[in-house]
Amino acid sequence: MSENYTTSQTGSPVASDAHSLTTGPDGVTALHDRYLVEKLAQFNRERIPERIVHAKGGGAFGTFVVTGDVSAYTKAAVFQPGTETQTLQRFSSVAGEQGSPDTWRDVRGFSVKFYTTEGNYDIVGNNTPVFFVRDAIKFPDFIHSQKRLPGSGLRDADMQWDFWTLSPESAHQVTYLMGDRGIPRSWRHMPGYGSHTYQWINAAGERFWVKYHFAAQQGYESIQGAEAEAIAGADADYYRRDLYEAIERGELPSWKVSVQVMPYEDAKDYRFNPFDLTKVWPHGDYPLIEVGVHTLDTNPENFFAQIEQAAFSPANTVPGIDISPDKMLMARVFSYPDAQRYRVGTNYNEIPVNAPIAPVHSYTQDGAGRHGFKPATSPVYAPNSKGGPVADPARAGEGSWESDGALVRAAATLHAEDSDFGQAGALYRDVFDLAAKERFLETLTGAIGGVQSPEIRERAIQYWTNVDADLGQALRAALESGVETPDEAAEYVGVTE
Ligand code: HDE
Repeated sequence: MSENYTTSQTGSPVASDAHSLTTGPDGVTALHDRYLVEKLAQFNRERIPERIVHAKGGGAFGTFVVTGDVSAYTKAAVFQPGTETQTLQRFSSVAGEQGSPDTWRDVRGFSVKFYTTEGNYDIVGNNTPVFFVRDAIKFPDFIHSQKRLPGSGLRDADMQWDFWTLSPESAHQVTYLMGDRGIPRSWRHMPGYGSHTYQWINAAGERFWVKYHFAAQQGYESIQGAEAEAIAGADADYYRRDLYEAIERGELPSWKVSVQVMPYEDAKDYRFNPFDLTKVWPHGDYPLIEVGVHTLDTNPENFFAQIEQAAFSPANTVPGIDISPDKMLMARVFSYPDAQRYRVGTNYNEIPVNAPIAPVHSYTQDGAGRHGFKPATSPVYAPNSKGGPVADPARAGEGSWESDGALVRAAATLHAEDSDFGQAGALYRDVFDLAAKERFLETLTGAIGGVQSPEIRERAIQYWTNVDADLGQALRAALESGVETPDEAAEYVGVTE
């Protein structure tokens, strides 16, 4: 028998991939054509729910090599000098759905899974060092405002600016979003950040606060609005294609990985609250320290199995690395595994792309799609007297910090220089050059020009005035002139002469 027969999913050869079983050539279809039924039923189940955010993306496998020496700050095996670790990286846009164009203005996701000898370690960050809100309880509302109106199913500038202007802590991130960072040339030409503050623990048990930085060795490039729109229409998968083709050509993209390290005690009175995700730590305060180089070298063989089913989570930490009292991060530690259980299934960690290379000795069992199991004689509970795995008490003190005690619902403590608009203003004034400032104003004018409500428009002008008074004035003038972009203005030159 040929080994190349089509079979059913239970391995039995089938008669035809072209003709269903019918009562005569022109008759009714028989329900007991079990191959037809299997084929249609399986097809109906090909899609899993798309990610509620970061639905559109792409990725590749890579290698992370430690080139620096940060062993004084962390004992994590993945960051010890000379260590090489296999990785998976996924890039994404935040607000659009699966089929949405890559070049719409948005923040970009930057997720890296390190398959370390001590278990999987995930850094699930963005191409910006800050975020729109600082308390997780606002996140679903924020995302609703950026997605679609319930009635028309359309995206809506009024919702976006209503939320942002009523949430002044968003100003720093919106400055990044409306600037050049909002439309990178490709995923290869953008940086990545862990964004939150994380905790590192060294071999002596000393604790440090760290922030991760991934600097693209390809350099940084962006696309301007009109070109991005043209690309969005012509090739919705522009970034996904660029990454795939670059790797196929052997042009392997890489990122230099560094950390900022803050001594544990500094957190108490640092001039910015170091656990506030809307703030950066100026490099003058905490300089970048080299860790290693991350290179993407291998395309997925199967997009669905390896990228769509990839399950990243800030909860995936390893000895020597933990989280911090950032309210956003603590909630993300719950939210991501919860999302994977719903989206991919209870046993998502057994899927090859998510499975650790480190052995798993867990007392969890069963559940839909369970694949792995232990010998029948293994104990299924702890504690047991049968020689089953035991927890490591040495890890009990790891990932700790002092907390206030009483349960409250309150904003985090402000530090000496904390303000919602201060760092946004510094980014606009000190980092954007003149041309970037002009592009920024043009983008803001276009975006706020789409707001219908005069009240929200006025609030948006005030919001940018708080970031920078001159910017606010220029924005008001641009909006009041009624001309949204220089390009549109050009079309009218000569019309009334
Ligand atoms: Fe996410 N986010 N997020 N996010 N996020 C998801 O996880 C969430 C936040 C980020 O390539 C979801 O598996 C909450 C910050 C990336 O597969 C979901 C909060 C940062 C990705 C989720 C945040 C991110 C996600 C959707 C507020 C950057 C794509 C499905 C506390 C530092 C991961 C899933 C990938 C994905 C929740 C805020 C980055 C729903 C509740 C801050 C790169 O669980």
